[in-house]
Amino acid sequence: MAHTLGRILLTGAAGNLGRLIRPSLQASAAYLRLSDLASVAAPLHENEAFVACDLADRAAVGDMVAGIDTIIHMGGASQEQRFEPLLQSNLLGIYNLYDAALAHGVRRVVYASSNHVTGYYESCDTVRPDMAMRPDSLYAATKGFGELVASFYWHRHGIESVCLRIGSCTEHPKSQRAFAAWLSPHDLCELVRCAVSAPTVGFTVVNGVSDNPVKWYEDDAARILGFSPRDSAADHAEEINAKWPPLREGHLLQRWQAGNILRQDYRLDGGIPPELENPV
Ligand code: NAI
Ligand code: 15L
Repeated sequence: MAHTLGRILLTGAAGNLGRLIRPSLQASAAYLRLSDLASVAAPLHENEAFVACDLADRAAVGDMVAGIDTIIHMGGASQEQRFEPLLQSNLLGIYNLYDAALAHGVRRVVYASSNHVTGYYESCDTVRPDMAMRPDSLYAATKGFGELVASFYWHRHGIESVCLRIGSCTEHPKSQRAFAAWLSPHDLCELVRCAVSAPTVGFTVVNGVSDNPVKWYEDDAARILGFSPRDSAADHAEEINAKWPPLREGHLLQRWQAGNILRQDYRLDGGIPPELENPV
């Protein structure tokens, strides 16, 4: 296969999504630098290298970014939790990354933002990327900060960004919420490929979901990048309904798009607030 994607840095390479997209990036990048706090699976292909790096370590992030054309930023805290780790990995981390991108002439950042940035829209709403953020967690608020930093570095310094508000990306759909929010692994790889290779993107925010039956998100911007989802949670309906029966109408977890993240309370360090213990 032709190496069409240039020199790529993938942060969060040891995480769930990093592991999912590594093979397709490896196949199409001239050079793929993998980075994480944790090690990635061996062996490394000849166009791959691994750099251990804490995103909160400014000097180390500078070294990690040198010589790269495009950063795919999947690293950081990916769950609701107390503020301190979010501060280090997502707030300090995103600043360090963009500051290093500027210093080293990086052309574009593809940033893994999250559907949770708009989790406090209701299940009857259709969310466009240009609508006001309504984060459903401290975690989501830090993801939204990342989008703001991306916007600033585009308008002030001309570093392009595509902020992917990734839906719920798992190998198989994992709840009723997947009927709206699922992004299949295949479609994630395709979305990332489009975000890296679209000719000009400026600062763009897109919703990233598969072609699901419930339309919470308007995905025109993703389609402008050339993204056309292949999969749908509808093809898994039988399995979903058998394992996760629908919630009763009006239940808090049914009302908001946020879903189960509302059961994780940062004040309880991931504990479940009593009023949400029995969701069905
Ligand atoms: P994950 O938690 O499996 O992977 C995140 C990786 O980041 C981990 O390997 C971790 O070691 C690394 N990391 C954490 N703090 C770090 C630090 N300070 N320095 C360097 N590396 C650090 O998360 P997952 O599921 O792979 O998600 C990847 C990204 O996509 C995250 O930014 C998450 O917010 C975002 N996302 C994921 C969704 C999903 O469905 N999995 C949905 C929406 C957004
Ligand atoms: C996210 O933003 C999280 O990183 C991931 O762990 C899932 O909770 C996902 O959203 C989701 O909405 O399922």
